[in-house]
Amino acid sequence: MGMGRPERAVTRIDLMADLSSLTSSAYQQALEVIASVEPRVAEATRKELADQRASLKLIASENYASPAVLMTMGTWFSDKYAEGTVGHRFYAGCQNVDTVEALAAEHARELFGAEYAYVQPHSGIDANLTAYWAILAHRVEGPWLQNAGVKNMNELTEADWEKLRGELGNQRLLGMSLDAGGHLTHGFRPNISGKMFHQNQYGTDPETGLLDYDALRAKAKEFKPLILVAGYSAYPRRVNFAKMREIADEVGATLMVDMAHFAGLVAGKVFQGDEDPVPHAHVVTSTSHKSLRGPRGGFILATEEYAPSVDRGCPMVLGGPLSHVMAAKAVAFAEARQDSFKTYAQDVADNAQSLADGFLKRGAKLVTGGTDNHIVLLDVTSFGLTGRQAESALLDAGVVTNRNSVPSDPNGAWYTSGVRLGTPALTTRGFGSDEFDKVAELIVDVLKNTEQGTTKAGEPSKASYVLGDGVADKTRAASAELLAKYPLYPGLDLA
Ligand code: DSN
Repeated sequence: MGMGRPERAVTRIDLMADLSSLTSSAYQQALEVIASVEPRVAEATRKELADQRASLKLIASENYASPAVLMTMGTWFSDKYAEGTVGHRFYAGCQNVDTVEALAAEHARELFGAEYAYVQPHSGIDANLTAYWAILAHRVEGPWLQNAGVKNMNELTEADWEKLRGELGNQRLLGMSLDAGGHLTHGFRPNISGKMFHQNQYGTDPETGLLDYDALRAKAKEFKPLILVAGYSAYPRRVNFAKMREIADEVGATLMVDMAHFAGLVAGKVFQGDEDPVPHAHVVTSTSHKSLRGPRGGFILATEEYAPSVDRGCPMVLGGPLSHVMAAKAVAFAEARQDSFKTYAQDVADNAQSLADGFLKRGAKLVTGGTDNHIVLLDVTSFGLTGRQAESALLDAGVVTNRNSVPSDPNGAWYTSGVRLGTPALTTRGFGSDEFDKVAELIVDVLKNTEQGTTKAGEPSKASYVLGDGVADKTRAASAELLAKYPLYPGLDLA
């Protein structure tokens, strides 16, 4: 724990404080209302809480939202259509939606120091597609219209449209490859981003697994992208966004940063200066539910220059905004503006360090040899397993992770050779350095006691596995002991 930081008891944010009996009975009653219509949904909802309470949630993109955030999503805002933007809607009666959307955008601008915020995207993928479209509209549509001698899109003939589609569809995008830690929407060939753009990908240094900015610069100079995408979903290191902007400027590209994974570390000021994407990127996309700990959804930050194009996201790219989720984003962003969120974010990073150290001292192999964000990427080939086998064996033992490619993965994107782990969720529960060391011990123990299985024909299998006798039960018992110290939503009794 860093010098001068408050004790961890203070970091156990409000959602882990005992819920008031009022909150608890509100959930009880909500489930009774649901059960009166479809009891199986009520039952699955209770069971989901029980399962989340009983497992070590290490999926790097998941978290636990506060009751205030969760409850905000369960209201009549869900029933309102509000296509358009604040004060400029295609539907009547949007005055209250305007209030919550404007609040969410204001909190987002303040939280991240952004010139403009757009809080309508329903997910991170929607945010990325909206951003791509907005950048194309800003960079290509305007000049193209000028060249075509027309003032607006309505004047275009069908032949003009066909030509425009051809030009828009052939723009160049350079993003991080999936196996190096990038996201599907960063130009992965089978994804729509890899089809609508002429794509190219940058990777990491084969020796260190780290981003090589010189190689990236050389590739950008050769490829001359219109859009340079930075950001990741499985890279366990920080990125120098000032350098990324330099490279983008050198080749005349728009710098777009997808901070979905690490938005909480930006909001909590763990990533500052060159590591904060907001002052350096033209457009930043994100989700609200990962390390930022809000409702499921996306949002976009942009400079004033790009704002008018992003603002047309709905209905040009997006379906009607989810007003209830925008309201919940406003609540979550307000939570993230509290000082306690800074402590939480620092704990997320410190805990990732403890988890990585716990693996390294037990001889496990990590991609890049460690972490300095919230992700630890375990290379499970040293245990003689594929990612799929490791993920399944760990799940049997109550440890919830997800398999992930490692750079130049010999097992491909389905079976993979890695397991991605993240600290945001268990840090929210209150886990600290000792607990994360114990988590590393449990995971290593499970993987050491798992063997590769065989196919029906007796061939080595990439999917089946054999977990040693009693290992699952022993691990579940040890996890239960850890989890009992840090209950999820204490006081919420749904029995
Ligand atoms: N599904 C998210 C993740 O797990 O990283 C990215 O889309």
